[in-house]
Amino acid sequence: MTYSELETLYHLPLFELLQRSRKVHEAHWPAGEVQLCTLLSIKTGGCSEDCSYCAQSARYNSGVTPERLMEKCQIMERAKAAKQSGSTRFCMGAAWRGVREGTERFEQVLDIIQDVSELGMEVCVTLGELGPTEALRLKQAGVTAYNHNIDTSPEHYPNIVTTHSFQDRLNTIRHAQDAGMSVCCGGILGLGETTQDRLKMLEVVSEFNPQPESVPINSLMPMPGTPLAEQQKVDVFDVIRIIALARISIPKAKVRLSAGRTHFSEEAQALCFFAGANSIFYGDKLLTASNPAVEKDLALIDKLGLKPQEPNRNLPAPDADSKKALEPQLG
Ligand code: SAM
Ligand code: DTB
Ligand code: SF4
Repeated sequence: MTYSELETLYHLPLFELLQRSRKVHEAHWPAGEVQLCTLLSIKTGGCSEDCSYCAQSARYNSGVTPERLMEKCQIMERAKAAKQSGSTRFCMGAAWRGVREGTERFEQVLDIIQDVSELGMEVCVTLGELGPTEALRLKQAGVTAYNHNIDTSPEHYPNIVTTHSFQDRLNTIRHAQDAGMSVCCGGILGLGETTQDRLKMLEVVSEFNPQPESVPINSLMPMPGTPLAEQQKVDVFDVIRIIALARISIPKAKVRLSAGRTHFSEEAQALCFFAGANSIFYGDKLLTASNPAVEKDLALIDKLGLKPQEPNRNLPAPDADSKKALEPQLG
């Protein structure tokens, strides 16, 4: 969707915007379901990158102790527990710049993915930068979706991260899509960006071809010791508007109300679901930051008359329109 279309929608009176996003939501997601995704940090901290929001960067004194890659048996225990508790998606995150074919740690991760994928949940990983070979190997190991966020607009990105570029992020997304993985791609609100930056971020994500299978909308969790530790909290009505726009511009995607829910009231979260969110991270911890308790989330879903979503193991990457196929280049 073009920037100007997004901008027009964004400035509608809130209820008019919500009416529009609701219509799109009901046409594509009539069942009133919320997908529950469990997140596990399989390799925490000590990351070489300087993403200024992230507690896992080795450059900041955030109090996160760097750990080694978790043992497969521990990860399997957590994955089985996630399935038992109703999660249909298991997302494994690693604090790495990326992974490389031929390294021991990549082989270890592939082995872990293979075993997790046999449990029958959707398997999502977020391991940083990928080349074409790494992407193919991940797909073969059983990854259904690769999470790689663009996080903000191309213009604001260099103010937030200097150790890799926005174009590097787009290249990885292209490699994941070319290997046949679905892509999970969104961003963070609250990085000191303008409304324009938020709309540009959505313009880029909605113009991916194919469009992403899911779009996480994170609100900054200000992490002590990071350059953004004192950043002002994002206004929940801005979050609601961006969710509505994501729903309208990427109708078939699961829109994930991601980091930041601990700062939102139940009423605010209800409006996010009404606007088009239909997925959450489920479990009292994200990667290093906190998340609402499982019982609270289940109670909220129940109070709203929503229901947990059934698993879908066949997540094919949506068909790319080959004529319109976009080169992942910045304009
Ligand atoms: N290293 C990999 C990468 O950068 O893609 C994977 C892990 S990284 C922590 C995954 C995503 O978490 C980031 O792209 C960002 O959107 C989100 N994230 C990280 N720290 C956050 C924070 N403090 N608040 C909100 N979202 C955050
Ligand atoms: C995403 O967009 N949000 C998740 C997941 N993808 C990997 C991560 C949120 C991290 C929040 C900060 C933390 O836990 O350190
Ligand atoms: Fe590393 Fe990812 Fe955190 Fe950036 S966001 S510092 S790449 S773990």
